[in-house]
Amino acid sequence: MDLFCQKLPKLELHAHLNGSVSQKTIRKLSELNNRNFNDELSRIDSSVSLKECFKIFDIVHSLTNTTEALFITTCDVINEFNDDNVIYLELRSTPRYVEGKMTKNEYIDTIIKAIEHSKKTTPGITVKLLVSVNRKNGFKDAEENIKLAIEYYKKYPECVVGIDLSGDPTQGDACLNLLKSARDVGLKIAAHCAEVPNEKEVMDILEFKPDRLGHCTNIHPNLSGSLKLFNKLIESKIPVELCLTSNLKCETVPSLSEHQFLYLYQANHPLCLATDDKGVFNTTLSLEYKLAADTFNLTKEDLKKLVRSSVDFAFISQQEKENLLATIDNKLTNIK
Ligand code: 6MZ
Repeated sequence: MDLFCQKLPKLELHAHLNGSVSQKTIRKLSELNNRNFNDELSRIDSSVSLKECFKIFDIVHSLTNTTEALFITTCDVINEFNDDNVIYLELRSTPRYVEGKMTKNEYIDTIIKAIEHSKKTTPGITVKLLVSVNRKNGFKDAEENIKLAIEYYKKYPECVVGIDLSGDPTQGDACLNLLKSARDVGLKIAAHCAEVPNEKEVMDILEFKPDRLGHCTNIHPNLSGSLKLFNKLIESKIPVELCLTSNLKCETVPSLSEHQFLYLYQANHPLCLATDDKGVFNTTLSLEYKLAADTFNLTKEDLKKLVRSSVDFAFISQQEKENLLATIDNKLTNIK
């Protein structure tokens, strides 16, 4: 099954750029800066709990705070997904202003430049960008990022395709009015939802109807008080991006066998597997498929179906979906 999952042509729809940075890239950045990041690396290794994981992002951010480091990072992340047989990747990232080093515009420009570069170096993977809003950073920052997302969507519609609402779920709010302005111009919306219990906010998000939802950890029929939310989610048919290792390591699910994958899969709800932060959680998309297969007794045919159905949730045109599906079907004929 390991080899099968590795060979499977896959779609990654939930990957945060700075959470996806591998230890190899961190070592490369440390040499570039003539600094030793061994302490940072050991903290990343030992990361547990949702709170601890958000501290790790601050560490990674301190290493990717120039356009040069960000370019290297983005290229490396794309290469690594490509090596894992990911053929379609939606990267999401929060535009960052670093005094004296980088403006938010330069931040997005650099990622787009790296995506363009990857078209030459790794033509087998298609990469799109979602501009993230970090809910912890407040209204003004969210407003700025959404304005930028709209500006870049108009300039590079084939690359910048959506908005991601993310950040520490225990802080800030979901900024739904701002997200609406982005949706009105045609950007797709992926929103983190129910990573921690928050019935009112989850209901508001479900009523807003984003194009995709991330996690939905605290929505399943056996959780006290969440049956109403579960029914609402099922009725909405909004695809859910599920990140098994991330939820387990952040301790937002008690065990893999109790993961919401089970309830959503049994209800035939649209879902896809994703890594979330492959660097921070030391995982790959192949491993996530293997974990799902082992935990929920999925066959190779089930995994193929999962990949094929994910195509429909990608933030691309109908024509691009058809092309992607044809590529997948072609590759699937060669793997056993
Ligand atoms: C919520 C998360 C996340 O944007 O700097 N992020 N937000 N829940 C999660 N579950 C573990 N994992 C990552 O990548 C890092 C940022 O992505 C969001 C956080 O805002 C984090 O700071 P970028 O590329």
